[in-house]
Amino acid sequence: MKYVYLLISVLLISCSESIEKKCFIEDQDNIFKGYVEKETYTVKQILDNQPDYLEIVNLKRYRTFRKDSTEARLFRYSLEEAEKKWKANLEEFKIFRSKFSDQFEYSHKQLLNNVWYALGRNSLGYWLLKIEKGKADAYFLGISFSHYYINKVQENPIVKDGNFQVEGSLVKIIKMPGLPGYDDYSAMEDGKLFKIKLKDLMIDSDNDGYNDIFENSLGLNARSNDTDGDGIRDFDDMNPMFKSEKNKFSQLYEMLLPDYGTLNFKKLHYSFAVYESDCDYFHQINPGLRVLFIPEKASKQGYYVRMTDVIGGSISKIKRDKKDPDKFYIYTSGNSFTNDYSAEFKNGKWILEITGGTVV
Ligand SMILES: [Ca+2]
Ligand SMILES: [Ca+2]
Ligand SMILES: [Ca+2]
Repeated sequence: MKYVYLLISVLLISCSESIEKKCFIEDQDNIFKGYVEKETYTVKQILDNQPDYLEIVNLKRYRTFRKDSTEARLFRYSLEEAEKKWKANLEEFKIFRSKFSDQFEYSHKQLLNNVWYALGRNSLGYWLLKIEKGKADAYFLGISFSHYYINKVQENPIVKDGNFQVEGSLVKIIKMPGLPGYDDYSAMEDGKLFKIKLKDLMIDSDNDGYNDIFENSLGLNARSNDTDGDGIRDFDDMNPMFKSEKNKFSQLYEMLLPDYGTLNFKKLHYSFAVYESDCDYFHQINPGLRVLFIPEKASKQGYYVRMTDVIGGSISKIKRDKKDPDKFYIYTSGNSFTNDYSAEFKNGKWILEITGGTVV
């Protein structure tokens, strides 16, 4: 009995120690991992790692990346022309916007046997969008925009003979010095047809509304409709990976999430903020917008998120004040800013104060 007790207390101590490590930091310099460049892959590496459901066909006649990407750039147009194009796009994709709101950039609309299709793109990647008899579904393609460029101009329909198919190139990201997170692309091999069988794309094994490719790519459980077992289905769960738990530090993290005002994210099933964190308190948030978490160690990350820059912002670990046990420091960053906060826990409430930061 004594031995069991000892074992339990050892387990408890080692558990709290690891939370301590995962959520708190001593050294000011290490508080932010900062921007980490994603690996660049060669054509061979991309092909070696291509998803098994994806077929890549070499085309004889094709539109090059250079031609497609330069012609599509809006700066080629006058302000007036650009506005006209933007308005035409709003009009063309009205039916998709009415179902999916502004969760995607839309392109390549197609009507086939009374079913509407379009290509969607958001911060997570590419999606095939479908509207059938008023019901709207989005299927994640799981092909990283770090490796796969889809031509803006497609000569053929994107759905044909039971396949999703688009022309494009294999690319690599060129980093702009001094502009973290800003990507430009360069083609490594043009003239590819990317092909996925619709029936593979649409597999949703646990029937929770997210296709298997999405769940496997982003780290959800494709075989359970409730990944974290909290009774809320993945599709409706604002924090589908981890059970929410109200405590002092999960509340602190909640307060630091981006503020989107009155926008109701409950119905926006395809919009996620992605954070890289191993901190249990951060995982326990009960957020107002959908969140996903990526493990901090690259070796624990899935292939898709390791390759693809899906993170829009970050919230750091917590630093304790050396003298005041109720005072802490924490830092947030987005694409174009960083904020430094001091956080004081007083009478059961956090008082946050911005103490510094930068705007890029
Ligand atoms: Ca599913
Ligand atoms: Ca699931
Ligand atoms: Ca759940």
